[in-house]
Amino acid sequence: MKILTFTGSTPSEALKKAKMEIGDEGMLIETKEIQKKALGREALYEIVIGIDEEMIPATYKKMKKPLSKQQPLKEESQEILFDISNAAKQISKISAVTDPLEDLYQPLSKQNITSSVETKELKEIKSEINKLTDKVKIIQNMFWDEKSPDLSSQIPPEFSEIYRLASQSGMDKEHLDSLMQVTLEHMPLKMRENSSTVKRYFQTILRKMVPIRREALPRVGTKKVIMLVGPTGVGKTTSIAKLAARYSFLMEKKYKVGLVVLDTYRIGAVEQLMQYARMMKLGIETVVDPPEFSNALESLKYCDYILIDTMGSSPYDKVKIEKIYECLNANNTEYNVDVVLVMPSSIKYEDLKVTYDNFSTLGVDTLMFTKLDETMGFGNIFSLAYETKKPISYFSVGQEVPEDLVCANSDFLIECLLHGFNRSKV
Ligand SMILES: Nc1nc2c(ncn2[C@@H]2O[C@H](COP(=O)(O)OP(=O)(O)O)[C@@H](O)[C@H]2O)c(=O)[nH]1
Ligand SMILES: [Mg+2]
Repeated sequence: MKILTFTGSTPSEALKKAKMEIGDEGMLIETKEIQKKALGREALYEIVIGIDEEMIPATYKKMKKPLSKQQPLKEESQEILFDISNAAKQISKISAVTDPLEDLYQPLSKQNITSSVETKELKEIKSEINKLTDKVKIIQNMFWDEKSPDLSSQIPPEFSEIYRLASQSGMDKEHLDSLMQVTLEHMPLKMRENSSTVKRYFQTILRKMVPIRREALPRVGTKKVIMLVGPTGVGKTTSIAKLAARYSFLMEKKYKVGLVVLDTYRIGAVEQLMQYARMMKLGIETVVDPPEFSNALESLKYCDYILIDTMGSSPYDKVKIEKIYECLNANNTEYNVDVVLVMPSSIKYEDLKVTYDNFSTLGVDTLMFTKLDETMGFGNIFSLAYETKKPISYFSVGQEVPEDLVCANSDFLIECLLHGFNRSKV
């Protein structure tokens, strides 16, 4: 989130300016009186707006610096924590300073500037309504027939909605229970008041715990060599085509892209990628025997990106995985191969784990999940990344080349996890 400030002689003038510059998508965080009205001098108010970076219109260029008091939150949220207890402790610490989850975060369009002078009675009424809403949710959740979760008897009512959502997402039960346990232990009492603050706290913990590999573009003089491995039919070739298009013509800088296809099982299924290569006018090399691998890389040394497709292999077929291993082993070039394990999000956590275990001999660097458009729950993805501590690099969200590709980011995953996949949010 970006923090922007706008000033005006009244709060509503400042708000008007904000709306003109960045539209309705921001959230009003704070209204401050910077300067009192005096003889011959206008009052000066500053409003602080938080907005998703992607929502900032291109026309709004002059970004203000983030507020210094927001910095700890920003720094903290960049690191990934695999230890749930640590994550919860850190978030509680941050919240004690800045209370990032405080319910001031209302969309601008809904925010009334007079709310900053909200009366005590109004706040009490709001709090009563929240409690009532929670009671309704609790009753709704009572009808949810989860098969006697060990923790459910201890889950306070305000937590039942988030527990149900996370549990239905396909997250590993052990992960969910320890997440809940620690959330219960560390969550500041003030935030337990209603299910929406509980949900936000839980989201923040999840966000901190999903390992994500942000896309790093090749520096001048270096290249990226990316190999997609994984079971047959998961979407490797389609994803290679999307990545090739992304790097060769969709980005501001046009990179030189070359393709390699490992057809070590001699099944001749290289035509699909050949077609993409022809359409995009990209160099392509086929490798049948592992010793040819280095030559293929060398002959594409003029490229910034070398994308390597691997031909089908069932997750249980160790012999075929061994062939890919031989290729990687035969690599005597200076290039480091980034191995991306591609898996469909539509299979359950236990099956993802079996697939991961089978491919882990290849030294998996990152995970890519495909077919997000075909699934309801995303907890399986969270659990695999959390369990294996391997960062997620990309998501594939449909069959269309090149558009149905998303560079991994934790906000997108957490949104899918708690509310399902929504194409409009890609
Ligand atoms: N719905 C959906 N289909 C996909 C996605 N990615 C790939 N596919 C489809 O899955 C099938 C297999 O894809 P392919 O790239 O040939 O898989 P490979 O065997 O791993 O190379 C094709 O019909 C693709 O169009 C995705 O994200 N969503
Ligand atoms: Mg393929």
